[in-house]
Amino acid sequence: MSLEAKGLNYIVREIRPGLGQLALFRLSGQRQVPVLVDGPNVLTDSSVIIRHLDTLTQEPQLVPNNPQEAAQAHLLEDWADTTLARAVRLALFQAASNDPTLRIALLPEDVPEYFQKVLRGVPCGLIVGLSEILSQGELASLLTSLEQLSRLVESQSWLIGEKMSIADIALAAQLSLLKFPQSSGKNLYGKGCPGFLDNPALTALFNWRDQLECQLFQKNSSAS
Ligand SMILES: N[C@@H](CCC(=O)N[C@@H](CS)C(=O)NCC(=O)O)C(=O)O
Repeated sequence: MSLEAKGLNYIVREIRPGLGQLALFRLSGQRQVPVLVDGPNVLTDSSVIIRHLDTLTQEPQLVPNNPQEAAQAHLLEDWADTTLARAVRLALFQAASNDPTLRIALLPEDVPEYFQKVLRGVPCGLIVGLSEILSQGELASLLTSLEQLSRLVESQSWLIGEKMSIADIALAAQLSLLKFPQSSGKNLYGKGCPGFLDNPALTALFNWRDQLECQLFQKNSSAS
């Protein structure tokens, strides 16, 4: 999303969990995505990557210059990358464990049919038993935070100040796991976690996310 915001050219390489991460480790010295390869620079961690992009092209400046706004953006982005990221991952895992269609939609498209069949047949309880569970307290806290943000974006376009920032991108990116946006492809688009994607108190938040996506992805596809 940041690369789109900046209008920079890029190629996306998906990393397959497991073996794909070995190659990633060889490249970057760690196993997580995102990793940005920009000529000789191999950058890890989304915040580091965004700060690097800000040095390449100023507009839009994703880390605000104003110290107050920069501090707010940093805190929101950090929350989105840690607390929110963990909660949405667990929520999606729980949703997928209850819904065989979502489980299959989450697989890469080239996964063989027989494997999909096996996965479709795995009992719900078994899958959720393998995962850490989102506690009731964490779920309530996640919902409260998202409802507050939903109310916020009803009255302003951007989370902080008058322009798009790293905070907007970090939040929008994490919201994808609760309700997949159009850019996730036809198998996933509109799917996600019941209780969030169909929650009226979060409608404004998902609309805001969709608008942001539209603005980023359509702006550049119509320009090219
Ligand atoms: N703080 C990092 C977090 C990166 C992260 O959590 N990446 C996840 C996917 S979003 C990942 O690669 N998980 C695979 C793993 O940990 O093995 C950032 O913002 O870039």
